[in-house]
Amino acid sequence: MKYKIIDLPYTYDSLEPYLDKKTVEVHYSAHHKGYEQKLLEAIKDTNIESHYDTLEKLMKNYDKIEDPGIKVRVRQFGGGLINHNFLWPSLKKDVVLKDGNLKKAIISKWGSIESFKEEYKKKSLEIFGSGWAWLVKKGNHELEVIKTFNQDNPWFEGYTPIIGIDVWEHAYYLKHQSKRADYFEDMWKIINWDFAETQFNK
Ligand code: MN3
Repeated sequence: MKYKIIDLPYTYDSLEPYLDKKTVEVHYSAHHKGYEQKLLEAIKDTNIESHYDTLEKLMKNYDKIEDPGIKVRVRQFGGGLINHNFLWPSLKKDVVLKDGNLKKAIISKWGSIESFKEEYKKKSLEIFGSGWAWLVKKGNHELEVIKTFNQDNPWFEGYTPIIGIDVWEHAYYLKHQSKRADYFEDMWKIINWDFAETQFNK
């Protein structure tokens, strides 16, 4: 199978106290795993896998799928699978943003890390319903904070994701309940800036 859930790169309790063990466990083993299963179910009688040999290519081209029922499920479940495959490695405790290309680009665009954070937080809180807030690099190498709804994602647009924050309630409700701003602040503390830097330099 070409489209697979990644192994969680740490134990369920590794992001405590910012993200609790139970949330990570349910998010990974039920939600994320469910997206993989439903994607594979949706495409099992098609030749989609032979056309697009990676999830990224599938996302970039999902719009070309002709059957509307399969297309919508690839959008939802393929999107869910790739978004969460990106999410877990992008989180880690105690990683600071080092002097490097990403930091330079953020400061050149927003003036300071604080102003960047402010815009990112604002966009994360603006999303009504389920979605994600992303820092992406566009084709012209410009950084931008974008919002996507449901499991839509930067790969649809051909953007390179640098950071992705899942603002579906399942991502935080057990610990933060309705306090999405508190969740954002906790996520901010566990951004794996080394992973983000690698993404930026792609
Ligand atoms: Mn999620």
